[in-house]
Amino acid sequence: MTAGSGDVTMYDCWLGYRRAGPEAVVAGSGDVLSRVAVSGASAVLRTALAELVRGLSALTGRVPAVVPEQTAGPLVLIAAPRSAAGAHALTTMTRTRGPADGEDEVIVMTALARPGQVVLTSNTEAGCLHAVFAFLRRLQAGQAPAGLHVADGTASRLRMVSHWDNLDGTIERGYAGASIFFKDGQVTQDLHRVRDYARLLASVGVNAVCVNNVNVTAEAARLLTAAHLPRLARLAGIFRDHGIRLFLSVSFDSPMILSGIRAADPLDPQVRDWWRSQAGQVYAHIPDLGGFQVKADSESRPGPSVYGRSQADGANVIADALRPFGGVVLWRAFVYDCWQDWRDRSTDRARACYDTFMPLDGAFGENVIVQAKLGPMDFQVREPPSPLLTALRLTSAAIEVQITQEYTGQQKDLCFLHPQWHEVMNGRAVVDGDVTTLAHVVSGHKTGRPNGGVTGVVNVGDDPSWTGHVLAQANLYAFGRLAWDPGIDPGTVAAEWVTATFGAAEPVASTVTRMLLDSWRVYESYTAPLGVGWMVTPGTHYGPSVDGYEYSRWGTYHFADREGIGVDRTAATGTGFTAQYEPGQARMYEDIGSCPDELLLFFHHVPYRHRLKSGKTVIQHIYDSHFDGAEDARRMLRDWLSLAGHLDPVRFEQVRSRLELQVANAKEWRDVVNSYFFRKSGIGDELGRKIF
Ligand code: GCW
Repeated sequence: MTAGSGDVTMYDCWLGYRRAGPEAVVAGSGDVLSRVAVSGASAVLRTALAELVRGLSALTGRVPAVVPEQTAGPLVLIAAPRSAAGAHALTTMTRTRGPADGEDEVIVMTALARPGQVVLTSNTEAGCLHAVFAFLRRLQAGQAPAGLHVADGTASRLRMVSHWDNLDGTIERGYAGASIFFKDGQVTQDLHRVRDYARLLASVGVNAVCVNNVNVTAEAARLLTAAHLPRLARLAGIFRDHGIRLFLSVSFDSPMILSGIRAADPLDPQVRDWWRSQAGQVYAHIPDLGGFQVKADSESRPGPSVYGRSQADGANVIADALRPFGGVVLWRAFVYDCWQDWRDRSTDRARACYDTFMPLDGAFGENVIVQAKLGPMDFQVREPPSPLLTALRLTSAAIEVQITQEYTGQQKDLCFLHPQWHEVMNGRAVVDGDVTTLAHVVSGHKTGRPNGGVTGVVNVGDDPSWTGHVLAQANLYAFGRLAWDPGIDPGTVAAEWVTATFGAAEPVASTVTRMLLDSWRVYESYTAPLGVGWMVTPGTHYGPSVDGYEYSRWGTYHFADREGIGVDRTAATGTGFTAQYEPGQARMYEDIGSCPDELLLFFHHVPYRHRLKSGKTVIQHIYDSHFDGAEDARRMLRDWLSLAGHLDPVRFEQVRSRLELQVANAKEWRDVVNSYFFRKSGIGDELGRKIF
């Protein structure tokens, strides 16, 4: 990168390989880190070897020698999946830890299979690269290579980041500069940056990337044609070298946009033939394309409903075209009426996804993955889990999270999202009477449809720090770690990221880790209260506007009046949304006594004096959380300022200026929300603080 060492530091993210662990570990590791070898010759293995050399050189201060794989004596060996050493290490590992249940990729790091040597291997080639990154991560955290004996598997077959990048270089809901893929209507030629990005993604196990916006313009529909395919193929090649498959977003109207066909009816043979032949052209350029992502019948995008066809009809015509090439269709379940009349209290946007898709369970082709957002509404700071994700049995599913902080502070405010994702993914699900987690159901291994996984709308642009806010890099890191292992603890991940990014030295390590782990709760506390969501400025979605969406067509209401606030989604008296959950969860949300405080206003309309489980009234909670949140934002800024002199100036300054924006934003939210509810309810603050 350009201009000064600070920019390099921002640009490197968590892969700067600054020495962090006790030097003694690396120094005491004998010669094992001074020689490396690889068995196997593919491009991904070459990437793995290059990374190993790069990482060891930086961490030990010595460039390791690359030696032939049969060399006796200490060395680190990357062993291809079917090589003798790889197979031996995998079997040894399976013997000690037992057969892995429902794992798609297993990485193995062991010093036991070949005494004196470390073997890094996997059941897949990409896994060998992932094993190298995992090994370097452990070294950096201070773990000694001798005695290393780790097998780590993932059940998520798909671990994808999605870009909402447009061909003109803008990014929908992007807060970190322009697209790294597109400029002036063309696919970029700056492959250097793409290569560095592929490396970042591979380092956390991401294995798929969709490069263009799901809102596909007529211009972007042309990505499927020879006008763009040769350049897209070059991007695909770079990602391929890093074990990552390229995906494209396509318009449901593509047959109309790109040919003379007058309608895109999925049951029309002409349309079916068009998709087949177009898929053939695409795969001629990119033989391992992952497939297509489709946003149809959603927010005015074209879709099968225009022709009276179902979502399954729409998905299947495209899936059929991709099947011969091994491609999949990611069919987004974000289908709802965005032209609602706010006067209509009977329609509930939260119901739409389940109501549309659940009756079609079993109707989707094998290579369709129904992709539903984490919550039933739209990436709010707090939502209950999407009931569709735990209910589908005969359909592969993916859970979609938003890494880009559209509703969570737009990379101006700090909001580390892993705790939110973790909570939802580890939420309760029941399959055939067995209690399990949402993540396990989504992986499909419980239901025999193991095509699914985790996708995230990514937060990256061409900003020198990639994410606009250095600490927002942690969200990209955490996304990869969580997609690999939905159970991994956010505290572990935050500490890993901080160590890799800033080093393990105090006071930086514990201060930054704490800031990350507090930040979601803090952001929630000064924005919309108790799960009600949405009180954001219309359009931009940054900053407060309590009634901004209240009298609009988007189905996003809080129903505050002088008596109370919240949306009655109960089966007894409300919209019936609670009944979409399995009985245990349905009862919990339905009963005001057991509904968790933080989701109370999502499920219930209550008087302002309703007492929460915390003992506070709703109105007092609103006041307290907003005063506390604004104060917590100031405290985070003070904590950061206390690190002056312990950090490089470029990163220090960038985060400082962002935290100052956050302090101002939190204050604005506090005063707007508190004043609104004071004026609505006429109830004063018990502590008599200043409300306007
Ligand atoms: O939250 C909304 C965003 C839109 C986005 C949409 C979606 C790509 O405001 O910008 O469109 O979600 O997920 O399709």
